[in-house]
Amino acid sequence: MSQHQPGLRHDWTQQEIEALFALPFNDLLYRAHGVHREHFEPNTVQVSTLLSIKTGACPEDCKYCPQSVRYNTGLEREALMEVERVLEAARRAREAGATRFCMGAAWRSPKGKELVQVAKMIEGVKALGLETCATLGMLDDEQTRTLREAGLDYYNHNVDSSEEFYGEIITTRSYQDRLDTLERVRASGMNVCSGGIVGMGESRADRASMLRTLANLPEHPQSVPINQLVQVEGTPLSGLEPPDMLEFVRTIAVARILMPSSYVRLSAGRTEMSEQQQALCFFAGANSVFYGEKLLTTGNPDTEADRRLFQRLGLKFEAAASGPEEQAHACGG
Ligand code: SAM
Ligand code: DTB
Ligand code: SF4
Repeated sequence: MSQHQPGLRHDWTQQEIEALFALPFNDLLYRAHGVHREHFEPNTVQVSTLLSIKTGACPEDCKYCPQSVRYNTGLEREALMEVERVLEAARRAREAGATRFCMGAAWRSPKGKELVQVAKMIEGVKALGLETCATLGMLDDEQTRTLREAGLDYYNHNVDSSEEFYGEIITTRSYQDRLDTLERVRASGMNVCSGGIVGMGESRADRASMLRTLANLPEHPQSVPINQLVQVEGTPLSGLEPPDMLEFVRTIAVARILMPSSYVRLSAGRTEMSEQQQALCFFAGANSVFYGEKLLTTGNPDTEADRRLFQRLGLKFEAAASGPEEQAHACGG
């Protein structure tokens, strides 16, 4: 992974980014699509499959999250999964055509014994020829090293919102805590996956500010998930007015312009989106999705529906970066 990214900007101002958001829709999409074509094959989408390896009872108070212990969402709390069960799910994901397997845990940060078990999962998933990703909460230096040594390719840790709006959504940790973990992951040489959520009642200025934080990091995150809030009954954010669908597409387009060589992932919320909206997101520069019937605890379009959509749009699944040959057959569009 490159330690510097020539030609990419890290000095975007709030005003410049808000001006992009304010462009006429056609101008914004034309520009974003142009940037996309310069940096990527425009008809190829990377697909990752998620698995919740430890569900519920999280001590954090993220107002959007069904897994926080503070909200009654009817979710059964579960212990950390057995390694073999995780590997079974990873094999199924590979057979369905995924090239990356992302393991998520409802933790503030991992504890010693837990991390040893997660390291075994990472080694096993990697041995299947899949890229590995994990999202386990905050990490210290030693934990970061353990994950890297286990062969972890990506660490997901979202900034979630703007620094200004963050305190409205989460009080049990600070924005700086998030940035500190991101810096540790980057410095370790692992790929960074970091993005946020649209539809939490934030303003356009907040969306611009969130993308400014991501684009002005020392390196652009290699992967930038843009989630639409999945509203879960029992969480404080359930019942909000869903975001304007064109505003969501604009957020994808601006992310693409600011971070030209990053994968921009059209992440949570696809179940609530029309296929037309998703098509617009792909045109605006999204080139990655979560693939498989479930995100962590909520639903995602089923794989058949995604295959049909990709076929209608002429989109291909990105092949694995490396790995056993048997993987290639599964990656049809
Ligand atoms: N506990 C770890 C953490 O917070 O970093 C990892 C798992 S956490 C579920 C990963 C990310 O999922 C969050 O940062 C948030 O961006 C996203 N997420 C959680 N609940 C969501 C929801 N209801 N809608 C959209 N995204 C959500
Ligand atoms: C990300 O940005 N979105 C994913 C993944 N990274 C870990 C999680 C979405 C979770 C949606 C709510 C749920 O299914 O629990
Ligand atoms: Fe816990 Fe992560 Fe959910 Fe926040 S987003 S409550 S840290 S699982």
